[in-house]
Amino acid sequence: MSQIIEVTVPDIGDFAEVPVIELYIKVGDSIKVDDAIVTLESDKATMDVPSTVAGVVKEVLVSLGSKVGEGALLIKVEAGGAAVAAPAAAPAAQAAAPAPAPAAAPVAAAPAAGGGVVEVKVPDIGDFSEVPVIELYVKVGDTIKVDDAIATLESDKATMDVPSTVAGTVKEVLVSLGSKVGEGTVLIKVETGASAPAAAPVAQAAAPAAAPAPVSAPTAASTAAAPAALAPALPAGSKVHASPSVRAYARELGVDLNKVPATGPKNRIVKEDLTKYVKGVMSGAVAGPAAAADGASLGGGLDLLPWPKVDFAKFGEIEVKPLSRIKKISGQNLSRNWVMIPAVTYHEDADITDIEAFRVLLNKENEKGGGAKLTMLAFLMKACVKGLQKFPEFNSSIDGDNLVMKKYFNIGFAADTPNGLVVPVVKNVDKKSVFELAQESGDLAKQARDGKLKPADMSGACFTISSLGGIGGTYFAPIVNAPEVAILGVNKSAMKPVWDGKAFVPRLVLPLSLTADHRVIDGALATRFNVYIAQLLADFRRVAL
Ligand code: CAO
Repeated sequence: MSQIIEVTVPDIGDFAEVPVIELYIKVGDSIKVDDAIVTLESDKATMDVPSTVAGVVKEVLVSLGSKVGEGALLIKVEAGGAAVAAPAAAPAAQAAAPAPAPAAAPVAAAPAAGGGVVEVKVPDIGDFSEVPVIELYVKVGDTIKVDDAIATLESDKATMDVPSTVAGTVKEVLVSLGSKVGEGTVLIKVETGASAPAAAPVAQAAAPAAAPAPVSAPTAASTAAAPAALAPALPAGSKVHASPSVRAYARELGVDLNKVPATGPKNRIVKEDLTKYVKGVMSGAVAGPAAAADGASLGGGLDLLPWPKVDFAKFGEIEVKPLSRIKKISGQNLSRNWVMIPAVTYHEDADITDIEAFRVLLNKENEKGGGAKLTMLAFLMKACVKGLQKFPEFNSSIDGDNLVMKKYFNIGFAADTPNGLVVPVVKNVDKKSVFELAQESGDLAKQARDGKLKPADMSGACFTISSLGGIGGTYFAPIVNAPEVAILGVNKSAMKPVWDGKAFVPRLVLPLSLTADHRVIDGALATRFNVYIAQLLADFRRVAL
């Protein structure tokens, strides 16, 4: 037999009008005991309200932005016979349900004797004694104000910022990321100098949770977080994890936290993630909420399904390895380019019999002189620059409604390294000899493998070559390296029978795969470019014309 059970907001301290900032369920959902129903956010803490019953959601009585307090009705659940969890057998059990951590009613820690060095302690955080510090915003030497966030603590059900109760200079930090703390734990010692109002601690102590001041943005960024751009933003439907101060900061900036890639523990968005995201949007490196890099609307986003979560260990032995830094960065760039560029790949075969014979001959001659070894890549670079000069659209970038036409000729080349793919750039290829290009690309490839490339070595490319010729393959479809508009992929050359009009003759054939951004380059133009590159490679004398 089933019964309808109401789930209400449990005791959340002295807060009466706390907004619902996240809603995790809808009518028809099957939920279990302890599944999060909503996240509430007070000035100082976010807290999940878990379900006290298992069953099917019949009614949802709040929406995003609803203001709730203790006892507010959130949902009605049809708890069918077996689905009723023991603690939820009767609505009355609600009071005994795991209450979220107190609404951070951050009762100010009492300072030590007035003036001098004052200890800032963890205030009353409810029945939690071993709560980990997941963010730390201050370091020795920082100047802090009353209410600046010192640390974020995270219990099972809530995150809460601990604000400073004094103003002054941080003299000692007694916790670190991961430290387990409880009420009364000393977090920092602050020197309250003459300019720092000695009265503040006293006033703060006398003005506890009744009127909590809004949390200011942290004074100092946590140093533990990896660069924010490295992890993907949350898939749609996932739950955002962020401290109250980060949420407040996001609201101030008007940032949708769902779009911010998280690098903190347990996929938590830390302040640097937010800063990095905003910087990315401002610089155009990251698509903003409504605009793509080219200024066009993303049409409300891709509405993709969340990434599949599979317990692989169920099927056999596994080992989990973190992605390298390079893989994370290139992964994000590749995903954006794949999604945002309407790219088409065009194939062509180039007869490189003569140029390969010439290359081998020159290398033999050069062996005696000890000069740089000529590579096919160097010849390809030279040919591509000739192609860019003949078809200037290939040497352009989209910038909003404009096409930026470049008058310089820098060529990037994909280099495979133990840590992942990087793209060093040879500058001013038009002004360099094939020998110089071979030498320079060789040096850059070595630096890439040794992890010694500097950002300047990897910027400024007009066009990219991705050569898999040393490995094999026939054809592939490289991804355009935005904001460039085309990339040339090359595989291993092979001897093939080619019809010369009278007979099949053995020729060395190089497979070319050109991917181009269709917004700039139409198929006809792309094919003309490919044919031209093949002609240049078939008879390299044409490069001199
Ligand atoms: N056809 C046949 N042989 C080729 C060839 C081709 N197209 N290109 C190179 N080779 C030969 C070379 O002549 C060399 O042979 P020898 O040692 O007998 O002279 C051998 O293959 C090794 O060449 P290489 O690839 O190491 O050197 P390179 O200068 O041609 O290329 C570099 C340098 C940096 C492009 C290359 O090392 C590399 O990293 N390639 C991978 C790029 C990549 O991963 N692209 C995919 C990106 S998308 O995931």
